[in-house]
Amino acid sequence: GDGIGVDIVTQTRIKTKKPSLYRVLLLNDDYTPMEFVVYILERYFNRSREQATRIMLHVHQKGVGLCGVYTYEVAETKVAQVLDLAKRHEHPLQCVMEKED
Ligand code: NFA
Repeated sequence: GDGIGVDIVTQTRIKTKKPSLYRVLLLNDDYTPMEFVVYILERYFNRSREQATRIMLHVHQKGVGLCGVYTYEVAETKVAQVLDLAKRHEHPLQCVMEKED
């Protein structure tokens, strides 16, 4: 205060808010080579060759599969990177993000 001494400020509650998370999904198609999908999963989703192969086969068999879960901007960047590389290689591979509940 105005006198001599110290001011003590206590913060009893720190506002923290967990960011929303988004699933990044790959969709099956008839044309994209399996090896290209495995490469995508290794390069952009930090998957081992074994994990990447399992996810690729899951997408191939079920139509859709989970690549990873990220905050909004990270998910958005990964989707854009996948779509860009697929387009440059003229593969129809589709990648989407969806909000987790
Ligand atoms: N279905 C594709 C094929 O038979 C492989 C594929 C898997 C494509 C996963 C897209 C996603 N060549």
